[in-house]
Amino acid sequence: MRICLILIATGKYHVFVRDIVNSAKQFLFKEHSLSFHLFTDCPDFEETESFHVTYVPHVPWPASTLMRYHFITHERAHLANFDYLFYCDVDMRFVSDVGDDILSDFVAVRHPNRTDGGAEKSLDNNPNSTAYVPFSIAVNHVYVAGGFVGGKAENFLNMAKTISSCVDIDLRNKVFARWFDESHLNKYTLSNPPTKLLDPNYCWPENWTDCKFGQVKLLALLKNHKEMRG
Ligand code: UD2
Repeated sequence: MRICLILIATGKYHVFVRDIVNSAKQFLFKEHSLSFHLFTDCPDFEETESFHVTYVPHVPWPASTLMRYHFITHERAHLANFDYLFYCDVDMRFVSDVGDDILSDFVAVRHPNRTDGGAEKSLDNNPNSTAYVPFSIAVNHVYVAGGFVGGKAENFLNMAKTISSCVDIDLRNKVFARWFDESHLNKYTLSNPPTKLLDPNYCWPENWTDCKFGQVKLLALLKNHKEMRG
């Protein structure tokens, strides 16, 4: 299989790139051909056959996270050449083997903070946003994390296009969804449920101990949000 891991690192986030790339090379899809596609404003990264770089401007928070599916959609022609696409926050680290068992049409991770319900506290409750989910539906929703998501290339690119269009509508109406891209992703899962729902050990906060969901696969690194977002 040809698989591409998509990363975004603008502004100060370029400091995370080498670590996530090295950890992916060590643990991710060792049986397959793994490539990387980095979106960045930093000139320090050299392109190789398996490491593709697209230069994008750094935009202030929250656009830096919200516009991710626009970046991906722009590179659709290149990304469509892969069998599977995965997006991972750049401030994460693979810590044990991840393989074929997560290859599925549409893959998402249960959010570590929402394993006991309470999705209505995170889903968008603003009817003016395209990410809006009515309370009656929100209470039963399985809330997924924005930080690791993937699937078959065609499905993933369709999702990226749909979410970008929703974000565009919101921006025209001067609305930000509650948790930005993550709210849009969750709204998308209502009509397109993940075919593979991963446990939170695929998005485990670095400073949490005792993961009851099995071996930790992917860590969400601890950082000073305010300082990093500049
Ligand atoms: C959570 C999600 C994230 C996104 C966000 C929306 C996890 C682990 N993370 O992360 O995916 O849904 O909530 O609120 O579930 N970035 C830059 N430059 C910047 C700022 C952000 O490149 O100046 C990129 C970078 O790839 C980063 C990602 O955007 O990893 C998300 O930003 P964050 O990590 O600061 O957001 P966080 O921790 O709230």
